Parts: sequence; C-alpha cells; structure tokens
Amino acid sequence: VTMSWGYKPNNGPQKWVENFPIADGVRQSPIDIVPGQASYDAGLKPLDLKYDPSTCLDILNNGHSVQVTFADDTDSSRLTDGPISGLYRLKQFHFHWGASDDKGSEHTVAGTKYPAELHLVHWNTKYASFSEAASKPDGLAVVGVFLKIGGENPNLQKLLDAFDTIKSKGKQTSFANFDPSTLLPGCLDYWTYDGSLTTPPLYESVTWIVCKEPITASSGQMAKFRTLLFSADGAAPDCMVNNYRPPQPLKGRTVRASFK
Ligand code: B30
Ligand code: ZN
Repeated sequence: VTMSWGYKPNNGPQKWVENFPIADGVRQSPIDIVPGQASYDAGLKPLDLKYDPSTCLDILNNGHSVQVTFADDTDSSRLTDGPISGLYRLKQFHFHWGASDDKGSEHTVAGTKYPAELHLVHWNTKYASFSEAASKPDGLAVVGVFLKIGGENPNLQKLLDAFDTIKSKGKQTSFANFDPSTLLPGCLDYWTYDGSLTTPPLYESVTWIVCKEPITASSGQMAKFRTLLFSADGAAPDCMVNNYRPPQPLKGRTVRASFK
C-alpha cells in the first residue's frame, strides 16, 4: 500500500527520495541563499507582475498548505520579464511556515530562517496547461516572498479570516477579488536560480525568483496559520506546522542577483 508524503519523520523530506528519486537531483529546491556568493547580473530585468483580482477563485486546505487558486484560462494574471522569457500565468499561491516564529521558510538567507514563505506559482504559456508545464525545465516560475515578524499585515488578514472555514484537509471556500500584488514587498529586488518544486513530485521545472525584501506578519497572524490542520474532519486533529523542506545542495548552480 502507498503512504502519502508529508512532513512527519515517517513521510517527510528525508523519506521523499524513496518514492521520488529526483529528490537527490542536480537542481533541487529550496537552497540557502548566500548573498555574498550571488552574482549581480546587470542583464536581469525588473519583474513585471500584473494580477487581475477578478481571476481569484477560491482558497483551499490541500492537506499540506493553504492555497489560493486563480483562473488561468487567459493571460490576465501573469509574470513577464525578470529572469524569464515569454509569459507565465498565475495558477496559485500558497505558504510554508513553522511551529514557532524561529523557523518555517524554505529558502534561507545565509542560514537565516524566516517564520514563513509565500510562493506565487506561474506556468509558461509556451505549454498548453499548468500540468503540461509542471515537468518541463522552463515550465514554472515561482516568486518567493519571505514573511518576517513585524506589524500586523492588513492584506494578509483577508486571507487569515477565511481559515476558520477551511480548517481541515480538503476544505475550500470561494475567495473572490483578492489582489495578490497586495502581498508583494515594496521593493522587487530578487535572487534567481534554476530549481525544483519543493514538494513531491519535486520536478526540476522551476525558475526561482526570491524577493530580497520580506513582508511582515504579526506574531498573532503567524499563530493563525498554525490553527489549520493537516488532518481531515473525523481524523485526529494534527496542526499544520513545519510544512517546509530544508535547503538542498547547490551542486554547482549559480544564484544571480538583480541588485548590487
Ligand atoms: S512549490 O512552490 O515549489 N512549493 C506544486 C506547485 C508549487 C510547489 C510545489 C508543488 C504543485 O503543483 N504540485 C502538484 C499539484 N498538487 C496540488 C497542489 O496544487 O498542491 C498535487 C498534490 O500535491 O497532490 Cu499539492
Ligand atoms: Zn511552496
């Protein structure tokens, strides 16, 4: 019988390689970003993110994160420029977080862990669909944004207020007219490198774009993430915490910076 992947000792990141051998591949994510070892690339363009709030559909507890899904049948919410060629459509965003404020991000910066990390997931429209793009070397572009502890974030609060409705695995509710650009930092300076999905199937298909500047969340807002459950209704409640993969070997890759 098959046990599904998760974040527990018996099904977590150290076990994923048993069912997904690419876990030991050459371009796995996340990584530790060492700013002093990144190379400034003057040829990197600014990110051009255009998001249409009317493409926002629903919010879902998928059993490993909380995910907001977008209609991706037109180009109206999309990423161009930055390190990528062509146009990538927004499919969804989701978060990774810790059991406490001292851990939770997937990427780290010179070993520093943030309490959470937002992932805005886009797919290359040279392919016909997200699922076709998801396994291609240039199929996906994920924008990563760190959350740090600070003032309460009113834009995040709209999301957190939906959590009571989607507490357990498999629950979803409509989430209309949310503008994901409200979750971006003021400065869009970034690091970029070739990597992978950070969860199974761990496809090596992601151009990672990690923003240098974090956004803030209050400690109380972080606590609200931890009220979600990995478990479904009827099962023993299991708080959704520590849903992050630790940094993976760089294996000779270059991290480029859009800024000096
Ligand atoms: S991430 O941004 O590298 N953390 C997927 C997308 C982005 C990342 C990781 C995974 C992804 O699309 N996975 C396959 C699709 N999923 C459904 C989903 O959207 O969330 C299928 C599944 O696992 O069973 Cu989870
Ligand atoms: Zn993610």
